[in-house]
Amino acid sequence: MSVTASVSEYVRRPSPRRCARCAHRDPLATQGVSIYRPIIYGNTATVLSQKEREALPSPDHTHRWTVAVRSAASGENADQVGGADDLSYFIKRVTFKLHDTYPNPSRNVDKPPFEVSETGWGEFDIHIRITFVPESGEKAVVVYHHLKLHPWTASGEPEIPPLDVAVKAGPVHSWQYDEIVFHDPYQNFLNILTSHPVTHLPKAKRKPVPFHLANPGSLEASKGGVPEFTSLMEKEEADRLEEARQSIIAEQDRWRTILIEKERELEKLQKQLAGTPQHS
Ligand code: SLL
Repeated sequence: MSVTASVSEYVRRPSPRRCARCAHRDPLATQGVSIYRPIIYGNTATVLSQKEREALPSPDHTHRWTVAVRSAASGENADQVGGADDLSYFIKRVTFKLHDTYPNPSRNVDKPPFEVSETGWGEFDIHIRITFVPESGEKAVVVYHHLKLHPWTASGEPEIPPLDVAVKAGPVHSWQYDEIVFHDPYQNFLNILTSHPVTHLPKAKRKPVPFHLANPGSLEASKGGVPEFTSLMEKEEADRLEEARQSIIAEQDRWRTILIEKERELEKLQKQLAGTPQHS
């Protein structure tokens, strides 16, 4: 059984929407085409042992962590989240902008693996700028990741357990699935993309799931080892997004009705006011 997807599964044609910059592109050949690549970004963290801490220049550091951008599918038997495919055929550079307490906080990574490993004591937001190969003619994209060192809680409330408790809970994983979509790519870039097949996400769950606060119900299913994304999770996430979209539409309708009512009321009161004799 092959784990690589046929190219067409990652190409959408025609694209439902036209983008503004298409006019400047090579005419026709690739118009209406959207092609995407599934990626994940996030971090893994472990508690340092006393011995490891003593060996560091900063013994106040409590954790070792790795922040990374990887392909979504995990390699066979790999001991890491994602990373089955090498993304360097379309990603030229990933810049990880760390907290200013780190020396030279802006870290450029120009070849795979696109990751930075460090030690530290605190959580913070990391800006991740993904620059594409020049053939793409695409602007860089920036995503944000909150470095997670402490175990997940379903509520999202930070709870920092004592280090000996955290050690027992095992490594912490915090990963976000995303898709890089290229609308109307240059023909040359499209050829590059389609000549690199994408490893499929497994349909069924083989490992723990990557926990995310968007899906608090998955806390138990996320425990017990290195997690892995599945196509079911991808679908569930799409369903959650659709559900959220529907509830926003419903909310908008509700507020629009309220606004209309209030405007009527205002109009009525203004009329009443205009009809009232003025007192000085
Ligand atoms: C916090 N707002 O207070 C965050 C900041 C900074 C973390 C966290 C490395 C420090 C160093 C480090 O862990 N910085 O190497 O000096 O939690």
